[in-house]
Amino acid sequence: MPAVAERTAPLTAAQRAAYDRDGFLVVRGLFAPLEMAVAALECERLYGRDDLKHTNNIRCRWKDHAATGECLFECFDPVADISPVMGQLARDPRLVEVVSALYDEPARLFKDKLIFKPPGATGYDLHQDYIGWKDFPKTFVTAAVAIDPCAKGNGATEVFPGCHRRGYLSPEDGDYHNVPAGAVDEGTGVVLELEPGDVAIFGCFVPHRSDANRSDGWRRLLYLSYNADSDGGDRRDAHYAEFHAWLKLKYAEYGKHETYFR
Ligand SMILES: O=C(O)CCC(=O)C(=O)O
Repeated sequence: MPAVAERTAPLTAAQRAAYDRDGFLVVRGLFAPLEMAVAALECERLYGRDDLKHTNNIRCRWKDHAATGECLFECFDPVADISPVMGQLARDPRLVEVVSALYDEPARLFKDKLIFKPPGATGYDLHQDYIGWKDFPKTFVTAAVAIDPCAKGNGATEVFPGCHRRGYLSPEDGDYHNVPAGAVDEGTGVVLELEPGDVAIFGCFVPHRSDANRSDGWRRLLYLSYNADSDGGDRRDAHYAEFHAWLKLKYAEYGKHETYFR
């Protein structure tokens, strides 16, 4: 017996091969149930931040209720700066080592958002996370940490295996685009069914979407995104500066000029 336990690799060769082939990977039980119970309590605290929840605050995202059309608060983006609990999860060595193993080099936190997806909230159309901004990192990878169970009925994320190899499917014009109709065989989607503490990881060229939350409970996912160190180093602050400027412009185009970030 060795005197010192050997450190195990964060991923097996089979997991890495599956990620390269499919463009996504689910790591089961990366976080313990108790850690996710603490995260769930933190979500409740954050959901009560009525001082931040305002339609002019570009930290907040909103979705319609699928049946009534009511406007529902859906997401804080970013969240790590207002929540030490979420900030710690975003920089947790267990998670960062897994993403670094996929890169074969250190991963740097790029973006962090907490999607609450309350009961009734509509989902997301089919899209890729890559956006044609100058220098947007092609190594952008998202690790979605399940705080609640995620299944078809509550609007789990659905990914399309293998399509990442085709790169970006929309014009690289700096605008957000849904994946063009017919570009992906919509029968091949895999719904990411997750238990609290599971983490789904997928790259920015993976087409994905989600349905409405048709359950009576929240579907909370901490969406953490990283870039490889060699792809620009630590870019989180620069990303949010660029993202906020872009969001303000987009809102202004729709006649909304009173936006702020808080
Ligand atoms: O949480 C979801 O339902 C999907 C979120 C998503 O696709 C995204 O934020 O890019």
